Amino acid sequence: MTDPSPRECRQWLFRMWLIRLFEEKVLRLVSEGIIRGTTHPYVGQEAVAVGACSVLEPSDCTVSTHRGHGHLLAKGGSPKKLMAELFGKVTGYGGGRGGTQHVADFSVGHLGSFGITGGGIPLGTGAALAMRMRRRKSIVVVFFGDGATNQGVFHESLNLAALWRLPVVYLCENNLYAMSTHVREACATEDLARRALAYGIPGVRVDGMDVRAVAEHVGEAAERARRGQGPTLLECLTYRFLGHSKSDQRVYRTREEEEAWRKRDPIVLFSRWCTETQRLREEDVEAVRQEALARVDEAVAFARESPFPAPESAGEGVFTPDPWPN
Ligand SMILES: Cc1ncc(C[n+]2csc(CCOP(=O)(O)OP(=O)(O)O)c2C)c(N)n1
Repeated sequence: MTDPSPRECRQWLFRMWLIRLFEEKVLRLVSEGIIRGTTHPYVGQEAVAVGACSVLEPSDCTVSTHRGHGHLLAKGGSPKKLMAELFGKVTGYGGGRGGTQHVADFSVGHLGSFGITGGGIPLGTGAALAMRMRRRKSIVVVFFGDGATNQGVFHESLNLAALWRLPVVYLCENNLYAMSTHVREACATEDLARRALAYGIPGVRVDGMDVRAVAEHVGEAAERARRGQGPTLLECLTYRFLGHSKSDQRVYRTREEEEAWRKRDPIVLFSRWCTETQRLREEDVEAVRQEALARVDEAVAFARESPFPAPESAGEGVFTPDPWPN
């Protein structure tokens, strides 16, 4: 099992708290009508994004889902620019035009979030092919949900990536539900990692509530990809503590089930491990939380103070000025 140093513990905990507090703040702002539209919270799944990104280099890439705030923040994206985007402000990642499901930050290797279920899987596979063709040592981690594994592009992508031994890690976040549909009702096998068998690549089930387990398995898969041995499918078992999106009343699952998963809160589990093994003291853990809270407050202040785009600029950015550079 990965054995993070006290410095790494602090970093991992900080990133998990940053995501948790960011998402909770976003939900409050949505219910106050300050952020418009919907949002798909990542609360409960923080250990997956943070564990995975902890083993990546800045030049490695990530591809996200519709639930992508956590992936972007874990890869080192800016909470300020993300919050400003959600507010629809010009200082946001997409100049306030893309919103929650369309954030990308090429400077940290985050290629984008996608509102189309499974839409990022072929794009991440293409990015891995590009890395191979350019002889880069970098790899791609593609995040997607259990529901996305029933899309045709999942199977096409895994087939080609396995055939061409592309440097990619397919990371399924199995949170048991695709909207209100339980994985049992939609997937012919509940053990999604076994789908790797069809493509002759490793498929591993991982405890997605344990940030160290995620870091260990993504680390191994990443090394395999860097060595030119091709893709791995990882199925991280996790749970979204909240609804699918802000309007979901969660009538399709019981409060007992939710309670049982909340007992395995990834932040609580990891904080406990850090203090029990004396990597961190209780007061360090609290200081990290306060630091994350300050970053979220700073992001909200930045977003509030930023201007909206000028109405006359609405047509800008619809087409790229030069579609064929070079
Ligand atoms: C192609 C397509 N079909 C349906 C939808 C509607 N939709 C949005 S999210 C979602 C469920 C996705 O579930 P999963 O992949 O398990 O991800 P999770 O929400 O659990 O993170 C669906 C069906 C969509 N966005 N795109």
